[in-house]
Amino acid sequence: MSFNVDKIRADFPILQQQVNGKLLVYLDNAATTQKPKVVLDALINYYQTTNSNVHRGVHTLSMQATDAYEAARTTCQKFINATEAREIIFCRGTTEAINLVAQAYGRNTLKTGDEILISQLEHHSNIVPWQLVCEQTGAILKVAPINEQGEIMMSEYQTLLSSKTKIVAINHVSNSLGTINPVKEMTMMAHAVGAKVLIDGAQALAHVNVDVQDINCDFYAASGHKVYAPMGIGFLYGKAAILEAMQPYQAGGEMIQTVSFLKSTYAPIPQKFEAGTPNVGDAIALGAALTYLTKIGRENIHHYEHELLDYATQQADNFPGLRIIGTAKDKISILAFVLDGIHPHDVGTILDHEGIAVRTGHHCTMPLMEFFKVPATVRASMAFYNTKQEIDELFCALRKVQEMFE
Ligand code: C6P
Repeated sequence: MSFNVDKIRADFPILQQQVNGKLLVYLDNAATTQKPKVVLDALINYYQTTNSNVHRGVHTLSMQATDAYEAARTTCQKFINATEAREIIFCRGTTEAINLVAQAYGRNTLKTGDEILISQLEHHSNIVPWQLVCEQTGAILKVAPINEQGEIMMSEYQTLLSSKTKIVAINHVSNSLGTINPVKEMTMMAHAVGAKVLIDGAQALAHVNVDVQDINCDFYAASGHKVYAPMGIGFLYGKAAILEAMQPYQAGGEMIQTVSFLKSTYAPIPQKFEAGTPNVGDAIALGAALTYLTKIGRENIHHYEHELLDYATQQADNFPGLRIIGTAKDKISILAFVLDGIHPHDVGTILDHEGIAVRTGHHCTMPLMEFFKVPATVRASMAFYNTKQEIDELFCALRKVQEMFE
């Protein structure tokens, strides 16, 4: 299928609206993506025709809801090429998925002096859960450094790996810079010292091909709202044997096999990790979003987004007073930058008056901002519904910002 951006834009009702009197230019896709009509329809259709609790009733709606929920799990499995659907645990998103692994795996296996290795690129969601588990177990947090381009220094990473390293937790793609990390190679290196590997895939799933069997990671965390699905749904992938050996994360209904006051036993995976009534409607909508992406063609999306990134980077390179933050060789369509003498929040506010939505701030990566010695950046994060014309509008508005501060 050839790529027709006008046709794609028509799938996203929110993009047709004006903001501050201008047609919306939405360049905050790393924070959350907009939702195509097929996803909104899947959600409405679920609540209009199927809504019911799952895995419980023998009545028709309950069985239909269960089938649709489990079909969504299979769609997620196929999208990341997991071996089995039971390796997909539905949860609220990346943050919850990482906390699940930190507590249900880390807390139960780590001992004093064991090491957890992360990188300087990590989002707070892939830092703080590990700090918490270090406090609980006496494990030590180590951090792999990055270079000025915003790439993990592989020789330093190798040096930090040792028999003490029990968990490596790295993002697939940096949310603040767009850097794509060599997660397959990093996983192989971590496995060579016997560590388990968690990949934070929050920013990757929408932009790069994810094949968990090829990466060979032990866990992979993702958020639905970053792949054109609703907020409040995401998943943790885990290798079946590891998930089976893990203690539950939360306890309650759905995750048990038998309950008595003396002792309860747990359901098999994935239910063991899905205590309580799950977010059925949003899981089904996530399935619809991934099916939509597959139909458009992930290669088409990647190719087009790369064109947008190259186009934006070229303009940024020629823009006086602009410094790009994050110039890795391998990047997704994120352009983060600072303008000389103008605070990113002022830039963001003025862009908003022009109908342009970008994110400004530390992007939940304070240690990374410290590395680049900036308090904040402006981040334009592009999706496959953005256009070169919108990028022109961004740079035109940035010129206006500079004029206002002259
Ligand atoms: N980053 C951003 O604007 P949740 O909030 O659970 O869906 O995802 C957390 C998360 C974890 N890892 C990475 C690499 C992320 O980018 C995010 C979310 C958003 O960059 C909101 S801070």
